Amino acid sequence: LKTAALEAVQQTNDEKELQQIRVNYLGKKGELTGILRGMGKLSAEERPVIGELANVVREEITAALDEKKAVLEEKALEIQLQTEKIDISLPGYPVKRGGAHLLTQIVEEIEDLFVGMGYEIKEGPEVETDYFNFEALNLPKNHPARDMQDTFYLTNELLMRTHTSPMQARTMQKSDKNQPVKMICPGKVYRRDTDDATHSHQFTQIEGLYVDRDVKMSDLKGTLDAFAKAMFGKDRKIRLRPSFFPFTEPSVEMDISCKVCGGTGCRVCKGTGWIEILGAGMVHPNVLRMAGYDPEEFTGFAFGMGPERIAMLKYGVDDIRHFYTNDTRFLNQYHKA
Ligand code: FA5
Repeated sequence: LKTAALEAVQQTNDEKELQQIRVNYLGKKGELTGILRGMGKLSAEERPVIGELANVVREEITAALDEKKAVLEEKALEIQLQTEKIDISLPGYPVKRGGAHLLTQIVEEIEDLFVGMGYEIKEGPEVETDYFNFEALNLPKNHPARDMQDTFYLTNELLMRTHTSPMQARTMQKSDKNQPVKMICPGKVYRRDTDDATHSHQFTQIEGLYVDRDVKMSDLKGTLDAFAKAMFGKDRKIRLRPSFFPFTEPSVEMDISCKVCGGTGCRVCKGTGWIEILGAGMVHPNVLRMAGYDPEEFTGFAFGMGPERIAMLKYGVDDIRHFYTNDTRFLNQYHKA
């Protein structure tokens, strides 16, 4: 029995088979166990002799089984290590780095500029009330100038803001009247405009507001001039045109020069050679009054600019729709390393 068992152990190369051999000889119904069970039938002299022999045999078989098991396990591990080896000297997969959208870059650049001039950055709601979008800005119901900004209404009183100017009224209303207000507010605005190369139904604006005792039109002009020079350099021409907004008096619009082009590829700068980038003016006395300021004591200026148009001029982008269509061939050109 011992020889047969040891031979079986030696011949197998399979862990499962080895386990089966263990069961066959040493298990509950195994051959050696059977012999030990039958010992009751033996004479008193035979019992210790056979018993001891059986124990020795069991130990030998167990030792052989354990030894073989260890050998087989080691072999299996070796095979696993061989087949699952990772070559750490291989080059890795390149990870593609993302980057800020051109529009985000421009907005951040403008923010930095104004923060440098002492402005605070604020954010306001895109879903706005009729009151803050229009009425608090001197645009009562049925005022014809409401048509200047065709509006997406949600309910009678709620709308998608058509400009960031409601943040003028919100900021002034909340402000400590003994402190000057100096804020800019970037954000999305919505209008029922027909999309073309320079117009989008959803675009970005950055509002600016400065209220204090004795703020003058020349302060506005100086601020806009400093902004335009920093943004576009000395080669571009800047012009201020008289304009109209119900919430500023007097009002101006600022244009930046662009190279006039021709032909079918030309969309942005055909015609005049100027692109309007912002509206501005001195805060209207009615707007100051509605926000709790005495217009006899306080004055202020405000502006609202379109960063898409600014980016188009700065980087020669010929269609505003490039900003929204997520074509990576466009976007990747502006990723900074
Ligand atoms: C306004 O929205 C005023 N709230 C600006 C203002 C603020 C005036 C404070 C006075 C004081 P306007 O509708 O002109 O004005 O828009 C301002 C700027 O937003 C424009 O100069 C232009 O750069 C940009 N803009 C206007 N409409 C669009 C459009 N459909 N698509 C992209 N940019 C636009």
